[in-house]
Amino acid sequence: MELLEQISQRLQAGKAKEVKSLVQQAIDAGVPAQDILEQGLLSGMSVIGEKFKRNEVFVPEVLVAARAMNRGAELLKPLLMQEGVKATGRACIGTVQGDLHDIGKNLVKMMLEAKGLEVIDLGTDVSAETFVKTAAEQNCQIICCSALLTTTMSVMGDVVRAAEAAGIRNQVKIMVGGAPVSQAFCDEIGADAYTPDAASAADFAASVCGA
Ligand code: B1M
Repeated sequence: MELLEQISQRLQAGKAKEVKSLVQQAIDAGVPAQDILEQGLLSGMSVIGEKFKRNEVFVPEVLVAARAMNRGAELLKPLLMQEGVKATGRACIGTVQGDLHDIGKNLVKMMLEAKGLEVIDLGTDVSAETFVKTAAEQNCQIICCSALLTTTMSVMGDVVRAAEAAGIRNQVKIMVGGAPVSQAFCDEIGADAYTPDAASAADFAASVCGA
């Protein structure tokens, strides 16, 4: 079986140690880090996501797959960073209040760092006030909000309003993303950018910080 397919399969089985070892084998074989990420790790995670939706797997299986995903992604981080272009700037990132999904947020963080940005990771379940307070106190050029639940994405609108109320809206860009988020939603809440994946999120953040 091809290495990337094996990574995807073992991730679906939640075998973190095997995933880590296969990712290392793929790196040693010269497979580009981006391909290992997309065709191995993310491909496996997307199969798990579909099965979760159909109630074919449940929270424990999803959690072990997520752990395997993180173990593999850790190995890729330095490689993605080597391939990145140096830029200067500071961002804060978090998953919005009420939402504990952090795999996508962690990937976005990794890609931002790969572009040379300093990233303050606020974790999950982050309130609008915390995003804005951090951006103001730490002089962030961009606030990055991730949401995976339709019930939590409205917090992104709260972030925009909190930034306006704090008087920092013209100093900071607000980028939103995550599976239920769209360009239409971004426009509706008055955020600056919607990006569909970690790579385009990093491109946008780097362009803001380089400007
Ligand atoms: Co949950 N969950 N989950 N879950 N989970 C979803 C999101 C769901 C779609 C599954 C389903 O189909 N039913 C569904 C949401 C339905 C909805 O709102 N419409 C769902 C649900 C319902 C729930 C619970 C309510 C389940 C329950 O308890 N009954 C519960 C909620 C807990 C909470 O947050 N309060 C829950 C719990 C969990 C786990 C804890 C088991 C686990 C999270 C583990 C973790 O994150 N540490 C989990 C997982 C893993 C998923 C699925 C299967 C996978 C999500 C994921 O990590 N994908 C997900 C199903 C799915 O998405 N198909 C599902 C891989 C990740 C790389 O993709 O995060 O989309 P994603 O990130 C992408 C892009 O979206 C983008 O970049 C990334 C890739 O390049 N991106 C950004 C993300 N953030 C960005 C920010 C940006 C830009 C781009 O700029 C700032």
